[in-house]
Amino acid sequence: MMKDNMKFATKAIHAGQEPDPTTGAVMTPIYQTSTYAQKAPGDHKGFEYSRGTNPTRQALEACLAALENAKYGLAFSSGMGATDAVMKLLQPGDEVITGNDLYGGSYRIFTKIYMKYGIKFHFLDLSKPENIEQYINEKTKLVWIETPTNPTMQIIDIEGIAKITKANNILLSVDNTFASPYLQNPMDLGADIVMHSVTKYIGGHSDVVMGALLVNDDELYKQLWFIYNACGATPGPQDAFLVLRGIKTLHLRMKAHCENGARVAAFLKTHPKIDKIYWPGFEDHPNHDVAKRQMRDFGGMVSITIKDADLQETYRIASRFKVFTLAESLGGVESLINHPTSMTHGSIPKDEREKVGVTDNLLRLSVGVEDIEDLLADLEQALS
Ligand code: P1T
Repeated sequence: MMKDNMKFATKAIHAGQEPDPTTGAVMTPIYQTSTYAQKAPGDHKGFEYSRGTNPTRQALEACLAALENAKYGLAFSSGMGATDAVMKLLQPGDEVITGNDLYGGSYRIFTKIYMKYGIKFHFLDLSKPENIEQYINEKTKLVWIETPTNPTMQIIDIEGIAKITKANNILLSVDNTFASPYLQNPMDLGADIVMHSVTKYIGGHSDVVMGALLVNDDELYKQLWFIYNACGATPGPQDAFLVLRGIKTLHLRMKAHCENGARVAAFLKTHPKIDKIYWPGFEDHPNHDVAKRQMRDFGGMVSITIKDADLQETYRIASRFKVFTLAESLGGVESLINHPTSMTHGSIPKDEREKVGVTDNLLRLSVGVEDIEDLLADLEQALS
């Protein structure tokens, strides 16, 4: 069967992987080696040095590419390592258009690292694709979007933005971390680069930090591979193996995350302690129609604000959970609760984050795949 024709679950389990030719091992071995013997200089089997190529990592990269309907995959030692590689495509003087709600680490690398090297960033409300038009000029080289956004779950119309970036010869990069390839494939909607924090849903077990880039264009792949090998933020084979193992259940886990996410969102929507709730599955979510069009389901991430709570009261509630764990990160099988303003989004200035609702009484839930009754009971007791 041609791998290109496989459906999602089959690709998650098989893409990029064949039984090991030496032993028949069904799982791709962990090729724990930094270097590879050459018969004569340049006479080798395509592997020279593990910063650039490693068979375990290569199997994972092929699997990730297949899941995003992309030609090429590149794994990095973190999501930020992957983002950093995309930024290194740029030159001083170039301009980037991005959203006004982003993972704090993305905002930090843009403003604290790349602004220093002469790159200009425009942080915009991207709820309507046409909002970017007035910021486009001959220096605009990249549009960087996250959808759903972290943590306010804004939905950005990937296809609408791609029409504008293509017409203006600008690269579109989509951080697909919150959706995972199970829920959304930005490549099919016109993105040039898909970025993942593999640490999250793809790895799925809170035991690996990793990132990835997926691309179709041969020239863009060459440029990114050059950066990947030259700068060296590539992961080791043990981590690649763990993700190959985790990814085999991505479709099963995502289904359960979506079911539990919908139940948690419905429970909190009418809860007297909740002021705002952010989840793209609600019909009154501002871009619910776009979410329905570009996503296959609405995911397991839900953010809430606590009614009339100051920072101390929010801390008190965040510390009372017994099944949810108070921690940064998301997308693992276990439910996590995060306080963005003191944890994941602490590097965004207060006035910037408050404009989009990232206030001190905001909590973000990564709804795991435990029994839903236990999750709802935990929320009830923590909010009481
Ligand atoms: O943590 P790392 O693998 O380097 O990925 C960075 C990253 C990129 N993009 C998005 C949308 C992310 O959420 C993250 C990491 N986020 C968290 C650690 C968090 O708790 O939000």
